[in-house]
Amino acid sequence: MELSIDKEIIEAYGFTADNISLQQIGSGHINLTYLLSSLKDDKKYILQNINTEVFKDPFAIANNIKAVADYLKEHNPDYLFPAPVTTLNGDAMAHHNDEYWRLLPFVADTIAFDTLSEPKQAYEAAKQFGKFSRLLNQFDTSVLNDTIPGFHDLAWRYEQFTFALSKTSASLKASANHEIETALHHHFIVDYYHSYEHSKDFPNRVMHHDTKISNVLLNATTNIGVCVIDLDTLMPGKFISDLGDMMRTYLCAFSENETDLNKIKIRLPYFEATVKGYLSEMKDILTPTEKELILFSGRYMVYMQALRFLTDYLSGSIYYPITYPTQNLDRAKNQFKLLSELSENEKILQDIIEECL
Ligand code: GN1
Ligand code: MG
Repeated sequence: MELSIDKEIIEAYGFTADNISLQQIGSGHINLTYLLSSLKDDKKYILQNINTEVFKDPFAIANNIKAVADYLKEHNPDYLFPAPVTTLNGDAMAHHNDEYWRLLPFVADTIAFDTLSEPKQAYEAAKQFGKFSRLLNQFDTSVLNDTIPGFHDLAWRYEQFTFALSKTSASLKASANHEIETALHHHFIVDYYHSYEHSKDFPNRVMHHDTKISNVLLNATTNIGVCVIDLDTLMPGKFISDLGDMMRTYLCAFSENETDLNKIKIRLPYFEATVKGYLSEMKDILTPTEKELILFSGRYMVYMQALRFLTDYLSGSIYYPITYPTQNLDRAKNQFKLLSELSENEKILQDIIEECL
């Protein structure tokens, strides 16, 4: 077979070009992912290239995953945590020509969806991310590295936005005028977060930080949750990161790439399923302050993603890959529409939360 991967990488894991087949899979923006089928032992694996433009320190990721894997093995040996397979030398990654690759176990009889087609999937996914947080409730987060410094720091994202705004071209600025105004207008979300940030009962937890539906495996037949995957952004954070990103990505039937804003609506049954699934694991663990911030988590994450897309647009689309020039602006518009949907439905959403608590 033709290999687009250096042979040193696959050899590090004891394979050769003749005894494997590779198929590109996955829909993420950041890493390159292959399904590796080994003809040698008839097993399947996931082979993934770490994007070192985004993750400047791949060892930070590997160390975090190892610390969490060791803890889970000790405290919850039956929990399925798909940690990377080590190389023949016992390394967490294969390294060659400035590239870092890792090999992960393929979890049989599971499926990862790119979109949700029933509330049960939201429930099961939210339950899995909630379970992950629950099992790591006592884990000492200070041993973990920030794999991307400031990743979900909204104040920093806002600063990045104002910086991009001050440097951008007049034409990009003019084309995004309305979204820039909307972004500035919502600065109160940053202030609101600040007013809670240092509360004693708003702890740092081990957060997954990328809880979209394609990052959880469900049983292929029953759609019952099996485990969470994609652990690059495993690092300390606030619970709003995980729950908020689920709201951002599960509630609307259309993704952040949808350009028809009339389609950007919140599906109440999916909201209820997400909150119920998450709380089925986290209800007794969340503090009173965290419980107050359940709905805010959605606002926080949707606003942050809108800022990130807008910042990237103003910076010349250097981070999020695009298929047409204004795509990141369209993505920002999409996220601002979702943010306004969250506000418009605030009362009914909060009532649903109260019922679930
Ligand atoms: C990126 O690569 P992917 O799709 O898993 C991004 C997330 C964003 C998401 C938006 C490391 O995730 O934070 O929410 O795009 N990951 C990184 O689609 O920046
Ligand atoms: Mg990811």
